[in-house]
Amino acid sequence: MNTADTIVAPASAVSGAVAVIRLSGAEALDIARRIWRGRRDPGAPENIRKMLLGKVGDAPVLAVYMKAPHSYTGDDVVELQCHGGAAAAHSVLAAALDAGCRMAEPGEFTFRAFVNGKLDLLQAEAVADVVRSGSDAALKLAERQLAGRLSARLGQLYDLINRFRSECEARLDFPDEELDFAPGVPDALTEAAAVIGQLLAALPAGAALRDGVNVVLAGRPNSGKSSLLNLLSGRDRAIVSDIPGTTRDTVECDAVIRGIPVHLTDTAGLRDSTDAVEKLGVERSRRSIAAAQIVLWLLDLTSTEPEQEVAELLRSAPPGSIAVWNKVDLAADRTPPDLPERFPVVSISARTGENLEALYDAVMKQLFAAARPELPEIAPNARAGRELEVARAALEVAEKEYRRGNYELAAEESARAARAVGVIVGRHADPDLLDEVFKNFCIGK
Ligand SMILES: Nc1nc2c(ncn2[C@@H]2O[C@H](COP(=O)(O)OP(=O)(O)OP(=O)(O)O)[C@@H](O)[C@H]2O)c(=O)[nH]1
Ligand SMILES: [Mg+2]
Repeated sequence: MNTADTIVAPASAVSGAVAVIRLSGAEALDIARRIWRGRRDPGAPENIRKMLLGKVGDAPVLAVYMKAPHSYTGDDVVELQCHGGAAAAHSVLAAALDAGCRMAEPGEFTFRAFVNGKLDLLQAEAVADVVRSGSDAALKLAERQLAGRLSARLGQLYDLINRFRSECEARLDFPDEELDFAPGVPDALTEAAAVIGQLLAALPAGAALRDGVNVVLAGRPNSGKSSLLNLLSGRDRAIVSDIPGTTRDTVECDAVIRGIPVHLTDTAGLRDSTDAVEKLGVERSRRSIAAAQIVLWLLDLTSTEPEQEVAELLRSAPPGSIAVWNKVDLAADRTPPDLPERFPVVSISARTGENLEALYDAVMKQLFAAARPELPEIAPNARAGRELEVARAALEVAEKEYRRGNYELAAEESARAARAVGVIVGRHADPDLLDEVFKNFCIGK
């Protein structure tokens, strides 16, 4: 992306009450002066960072100028605020484009902040995470990363690896007998491996928080899938009725379970049907089940044919599906039939919410092997995870070579490890990587 142009984009959602149009680049102030008219000049020293009321055409518009380098991007930035709605925002945007701005690419403001040294690559990614975070815990993780907590940890790791590398190099320069090294592997290497281990251990929680978890509700008709969808999401999202085969298409909605964002999918009840539409629905159900991270398999505890409920579970549920006996409020004294061990079992009522905590426990155990997992303060994303694996492998080789007295090879491998860690924060960023990172941003960020 060219960083010399002055770029413009709407920085707020189209449907908001107020729209923010953001200009960034060397000509931001000049272009703003051409399209915005007010009594005071936003570029006058006493007006910098002040909201000034004026007009673009006939529309009232507030303008604020943030002088480089004290802006989000590190360039000169002007933000114009007008009435929300697509038409009002578009007319200000069009005026800025006419006056010499170029439309910004997705993530281009944050890209400039990265190029200008305002953010490292992990912090830039955290900006996108903040915007799309699906729960309070996900937001906190993103905010800590934006504040540089993960970058600081990686900085420590980088230093540890380089300390180990200098010890290798010192051994090269001075043969063993001249150096008073304690035998064994240097502490810096052990510590670096421990930091990598901790960071990689937080990878699953990081993925769950950032991306959310796909949870599919499946089972026979009338088992209470749609009721549970509504209960978990706190919304009256799916039609519930006592007619088997009510849900035909998949119904999706978002919820939060113990701080983890989840994408719920309610499915058509599985049964052999002669109805063409229901058959298509059942096919969709099977596709959703195959793509799920977690399957909640509902079984009707009040069913007059409990063996049918179990038979469908055995036939269609992937191993690890959580077997959920539903409607305990109607059948508290009924003991459900035993199920194979590969299915964790809970009993709930999707109507009264009884035992919902036990269901949450089962979901958390499935995800994190603990009912009440401690969510990490910092966690690498998938990209960082891949580089950390590279670093871990390189350090393992480095350790072996060091023990054998091959200090040159050990130094080379530690350099490789350091490089991988550097890539995470963008120290050695190639253009393809930057494209990859910033293309996931929205326009205006
Ligand atoms: N008492 C009681 N009734 C329930 C419970 N869960 C569901 N029901 C009732 O069972 C019937 C079926 O519920 P749904 O949620 O529509 O079942 P479903 O699995 O989505 O059914 P299909 O869409 O037909 O596959 C409705 O009458 C619900 O009110 C429960 O926990 N207790
Ligand atoms: Mg349903």
